[in-house]
Formats: sequence, C-alpha cells, structure tokens
Amino acid sequence: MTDIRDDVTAGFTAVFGHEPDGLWSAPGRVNLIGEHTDYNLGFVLPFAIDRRTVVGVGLRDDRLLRAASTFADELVEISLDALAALSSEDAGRELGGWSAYVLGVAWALGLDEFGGDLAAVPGLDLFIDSDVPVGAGLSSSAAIESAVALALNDVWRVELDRPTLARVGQRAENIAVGAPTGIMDQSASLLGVRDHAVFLDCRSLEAQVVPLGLDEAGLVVLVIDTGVKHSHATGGYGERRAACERGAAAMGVESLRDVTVADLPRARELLDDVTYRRVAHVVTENQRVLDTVDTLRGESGMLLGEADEDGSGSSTVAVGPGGPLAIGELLDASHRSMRDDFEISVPELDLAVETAVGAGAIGARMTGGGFGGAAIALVKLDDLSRVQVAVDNAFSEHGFAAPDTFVVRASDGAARN
Ligand code: GAF
Repeated sequence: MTDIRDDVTAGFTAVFGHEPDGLWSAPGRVNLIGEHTDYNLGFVLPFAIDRRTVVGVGLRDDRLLRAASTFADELVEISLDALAALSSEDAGRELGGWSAYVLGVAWALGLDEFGGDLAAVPGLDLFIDSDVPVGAGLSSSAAIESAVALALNDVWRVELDRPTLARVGQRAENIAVGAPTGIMDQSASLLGVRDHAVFLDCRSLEAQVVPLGLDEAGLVVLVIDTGVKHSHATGGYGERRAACERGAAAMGVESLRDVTVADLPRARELLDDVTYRRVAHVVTENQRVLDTVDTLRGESGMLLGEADEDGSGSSTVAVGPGGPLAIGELLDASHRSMRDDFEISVPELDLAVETAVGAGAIGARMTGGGFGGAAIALVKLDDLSRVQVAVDNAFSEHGFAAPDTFVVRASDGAARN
C-alpha cells in the first residue's frame, strides 16, 4: 500500500509538475459466495482484499479533467462541460479503455438520479496506480471506480453515502464501460471492513458485516489466479444475465429473488433445460449465501444446498458446528453449481478447485463472474504450502500456464489516505 501511494505521488508529480492535493484508495474484492445473484436482486457475501487502487487528485482552476495512470502511456483530457453533455449512448461510445472507469464515474456523478451537477465543480488532475491484478476476477475495475467515486465525492463535496457511491460506480461500469454487471463489486470495495465479509441484500441494498473468524480458526483464503483472461463487457456474462431474466419472466416474477428452492420443481416444468439450470444455480446460490452467513455466525447445523437432479430441491448439506471451518461444503457446492448449471467455469478453474480440495483445502470455488479469472480456496495455514505445490504441479501436468497463487486478507474498504 505504502509503495503504491508513493508511486502515485511520484507519477502524479512527473505528469502534472506538482504533488497531488490528496490520495484516495479502494480495494479489489474476493467473493466468498453468491455468484451471479446480485443482478437477480439476491444475496452476496464478498470481502474487500488487501490489494488496492490508489488515485492522486489535484484541483485545477479551470474546467478540465485530466487523467493518467500506470496502465497506459497516455494523458486523457476532457472538459467537464463536454463530459456533462454526453448522453448515455455517447458515454458508451466515446469513453473507452482504462479511462472509461475514471471518466465514467465523473460522468455518472452528474446524472440527475444522483442529484449531480457538474456545472459548478472545478477541473481535476488524476493519477492512478493499482496492485489489484487485472482480469483475475478480483474487481480491479470496481477498485478504480470506488477510489475515484470517493475522491470526487470529497473534492467536489457531493456528499453521497457509500451505498449510493457504489451505484455511481456500477452506472459507470454499465454505461461507460458497457458491462451489464451488478452492484456487488463496488459495494464490497466501499463497504469492506477488516476481517469481515459484507453480507449484502441486493434488493434492499441493506448491508451487514459478518466476522469471518479466519485467524481464530487458523485459516487463510488462497487466491489461485489462473491467468485465463475474461471480459464482462462481451459474451457470456450478458448471456447469463439474459437467461436469468428470461427465467424470471417465464415464472411470472420480477426477479429470481422471488423464486425459492421450493419453487424449483415448478421451474423445471415451465422452463427449457438450459434456462432451468441457470435459474437453479441462482436460486440455490442465494440459499447457500444465507446458509454461509448462518454458519459463520454459528447459527446453523443442517443446511440446504443444491437442487436435486429432478429439481425437487431437497438435497441437504450437513455441516458441523458453525464458523469458517464449517463452510467448506457450501463453497464446493457453489462451484459445482457454477460448473454444471450456470456453466461459467473453465478447465483451469475446475482443476484449481479440485486440486486444492484434494490437497486438503476446507473448500474451494471459482470467484467472480467466471469464464476465467481466479478460484479461492479456504485452507488451514498448516496446509497452505501443500495446497500451493499441488496446484502448481497439477497445472504443469495439464500443460496449463503456471497460476499465480497468493493469500488475501479481508480488509477495510475505500478511504482517504
Ligand atoms: C462480476 C460482476 F461485476 C458482479 O456484479 C457480479 O455479477 C459477479 O461478476 C458475479 O457474481 O464481478
């Protein structure tokens, strides 16, 4: 962190000729469980990680917004008047590349729905650096959006609360970047609390923090970044979202939040096989999030996990007493559901998960939107090297590029530094 802050100060000074007026930062996230449930208005349980994006900001005395970063050797410049005049369509067309995450946030802050008015605010110089790996499914994009949103909220005195800033970041991602994503990543980045997960109801946007209890249990979360790159602005992510919307419409509900595990037999009758399996993933995943929260809080013993093959939804997953040592089977069931029903895994992610569990992990699953990116494994500290070596060996045996494996710690959300 300190290094990145120093880099940002140095980078800012090199580009703009003076030190920044302030630094803001925001973390990436790991999603512990609850995948593709956010845009279905369900439940998610991510946590902010100890990898951050830092933005240095300097006030200007004109109306120019200028942005530079370590991502590309370019200085992007636009007047606030031109930015404010962009329609959604124009913003999607004219903002692009890494700066769309930055300028998209400034643009979104000017939208009526956020009470924004870019007419009276001063221009800014911005410089950005990050140690959140890009394309690993750890929300490097939400980290940029959240850091910039918090910074602009402060320097422009917009005074939005953090859940609303998460919506600003989501709007930037949806419109300026063009990825039809939900609210989870920006919420984790803005609302994270050290050693806790963020339990978010994506319908009410009510958030609670849940202690993970990892240190007490001698556990760590290992990230296995497969190096398989993905993008949510194209292809599979949008298709999955469309399938969920199709399923909800066929079942006569506004969103899949209104479908429970008990409704799955009816879903099986109404829907074609593919749509049914997409729906079954979301519905059972929502239940797994609730079960994980209960288990972490030590409130549950017998848990409902997966849909039965006949769609009766009666499978139960038995776990022991509560705490993080008891959530392994829920993580494993989540991965199976994404692999078999939602079909968003790739061979590298499946291998990472199987190998980690085979080598002693408590549980493992791919994390994030899928089609590449990273898996997480919940591992006893004593087993950490064994799991890492096993994963490295398995990737090499299968001819896959060596994965990047590292431990992440649940950390605080966005802040002024
Ligand atoms: C990506 C999206 F940005 C999130 O909104 C979420 O849908 C996730 O994929 C899947 O759970 O990270």
